[in-house]
Amino acid sequence: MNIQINSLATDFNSIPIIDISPLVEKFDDANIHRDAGVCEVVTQLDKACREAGLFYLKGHGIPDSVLKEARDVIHEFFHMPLEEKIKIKLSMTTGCRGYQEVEENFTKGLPDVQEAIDFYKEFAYGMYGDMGKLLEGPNLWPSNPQNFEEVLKQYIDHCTVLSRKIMRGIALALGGSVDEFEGHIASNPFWVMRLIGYPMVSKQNGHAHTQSIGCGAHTDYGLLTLLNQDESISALEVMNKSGEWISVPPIHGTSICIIGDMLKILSNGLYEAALHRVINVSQQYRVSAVYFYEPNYDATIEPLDICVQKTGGIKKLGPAIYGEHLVSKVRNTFRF
Ligand SMILES: O=C(O)CCC(=O)C(=O)O
Repeated sequence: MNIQINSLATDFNSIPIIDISPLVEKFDDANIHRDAGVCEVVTQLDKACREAGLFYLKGHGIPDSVLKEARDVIHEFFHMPLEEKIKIKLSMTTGCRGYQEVEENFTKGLPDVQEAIDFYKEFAYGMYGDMGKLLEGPNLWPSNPQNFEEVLKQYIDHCTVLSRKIMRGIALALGGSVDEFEGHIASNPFWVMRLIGYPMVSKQNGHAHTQSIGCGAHTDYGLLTLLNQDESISALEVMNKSGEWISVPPIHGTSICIIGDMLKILSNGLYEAALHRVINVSQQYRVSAVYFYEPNYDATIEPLDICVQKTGGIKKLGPAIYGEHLVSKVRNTFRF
């Protein structure tokens, strides 16, 4: 089969919407691979991962109230005075966990017009040796708003469960067993949660200043990302094969799923990590909760045999150690 390693397989101009409810309901069924509803989802996942690398999920099972409550507490936090927010300020000594002010985060050397809080799955000191040192430490939860920690921890749990179900569908889509990503790949999946606030951009001569990039063009580092974005603001964009930026507006009741670098390697390039960015030219403050579902921290990621066979018998990507990949990206994100 002829595959393109560095670009998406087709020149899409609209984003797929996949109703994954059959997969969500049957993810644990021993006969999942024979279920007609699941097979239809798997076909759609395969197409979306090859052609767009980013798609909407319907029927994902996370209640609207949970998605909204998460966005509400994030809005509340970012609207507090700076003195309150910097009580959980991120630094080298906090395991790169905590709050960053606007333009303290860099993408490809340029400051992003966003403020954010980073959380990582906690792990024991020394557990991953030198590879884990930069990210060691407890998460910094703000005490204000009071329900912040509880709401976000509940949201993270929902995302972890849902991501595992989606990965089971993707395993089938690649022609593997439903458990393909368990074991040494993601039996103990790492996760990252980034909560972002995008200020309103300034207007010049009555027009928004379009150079205000909220989040510069990038691909995500891990397996897949689940994005919960404000419902009334269109700011996210994804690039298609022709190099055009396609808008990814919010659609009520859906979440967005984005394929990351590690899944690209595992699929030997059959699936592309979507290049995306955020430009908030609205006159509203925008928030997003970005959950990254990752391999085991110390997993060595290389193309699956089934994918190598489908793509001409040669490993075209990897290997990469996930934790090293993550740390190299985090190092380039901040100017400590
Ligand atoms: O805020 C968003 O919509 C996307 C943010 C994002 O792409 C990221 O943090 O990796």
